[in-house]
Amino acid sequence: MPSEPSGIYIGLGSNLGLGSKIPRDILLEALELLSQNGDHVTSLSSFWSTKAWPPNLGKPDYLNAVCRIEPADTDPLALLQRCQVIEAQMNRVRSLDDRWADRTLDLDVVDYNGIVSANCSLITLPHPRIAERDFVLLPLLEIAPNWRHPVCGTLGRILLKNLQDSENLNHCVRLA
Ligand code: PH2
Ligand code: MG
Ligand code: MG
Repeated sequence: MPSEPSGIYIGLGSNLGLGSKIPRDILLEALELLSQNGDHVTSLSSFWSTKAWPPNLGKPDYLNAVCRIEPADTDPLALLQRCQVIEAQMNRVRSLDDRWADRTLDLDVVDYNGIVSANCSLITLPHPRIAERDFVLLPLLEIAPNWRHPVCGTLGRILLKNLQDSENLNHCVRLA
């Protein structure tokens, strides 16, 4: 296991515009708002165009990215709440009946310095499905190539390889 903390990573996603804003504008604005809150963005992956998961529901493609931050405080729950305020500022509507509803902005705390929390209702760390999501692993590994999964200790690039060998790969394209 790594001896130094792995860092704090936020996954960004959007598959719905907002007025004249396209997903790219929304992600850029979300990054700006994070920094304004004192959650300083220290690394940013490429933007990736990714097929919506789960497949075959006819949902629009997502734009995904991952950033690393130096947070305003040391409380993961407070960070999650700041993320939820930013989602609301971007008109994120939470659908009660459609888990896969389209969204203007999704900000997920992917990893908070390797903290492993019990599956509690407030925040689950690390994000429970990282190992199954190439749209998280691909951008994460761009900015943290030696990242390891906090629960199993497996290198992210091995998890990605396993995923690529499975039938569950999503289609992800890295944008310039
Ligand atoms: N987020 C979801 C559901 N499906 N698919 C892609 N490609 N990217 C996402 O960020 C995503 C998704 C729920 O948060
Ligand atoms: Mg989310
Ligand atoms: Mg999500």
